[in-house]
Amino acid sequence: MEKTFAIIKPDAFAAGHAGKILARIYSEGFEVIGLKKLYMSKVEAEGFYYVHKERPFFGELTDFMSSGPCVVMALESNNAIMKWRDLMGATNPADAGAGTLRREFGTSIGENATHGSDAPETAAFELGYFFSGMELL
Ligand code: 3AN
Repeated sequence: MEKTFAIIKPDAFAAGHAGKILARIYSEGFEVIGLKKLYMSKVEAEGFYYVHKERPFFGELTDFMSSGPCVVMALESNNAIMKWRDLMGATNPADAGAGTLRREFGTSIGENATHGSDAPETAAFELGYFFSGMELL
């Protein structure tokens, strides 16, 4: 079994899609081992996305992620990292395949409804950024 880290981003949460996304997570066979709603500050968003700090969209990205509440989750399944990224679809909702979450709920490359870790080291950092060990028992 593998763990990954996922976010229902502020756009999807504000639009009332959190329940539908969570239902999809369960129906695809993930176990939700951690879940909480939070409202990231700009500084917290910058710390989370520090690997992107040199990218031209860093300001826009961290403004958006601190623009409203989101839901952070720890998901577990076989091959969870790849499986969750497949379920999300491509970064740009316009390129995401039919039936993916970003295709269904995303509206632009920046406001793309969900986040998922892209590798085991990233998942370890991101899970630890939002959850303590005791919260994932
Ligand atoms: P992914 O989330 O699919 O791994 P990355 O790592 O390329 O995508 O980008 C991190 C986040 O930055 C994405 N989730 C997306 O919301 C945002 N992003 C990527 N490219 C752009 C862009 N050109 N303009 C605005 N935001 C972007």
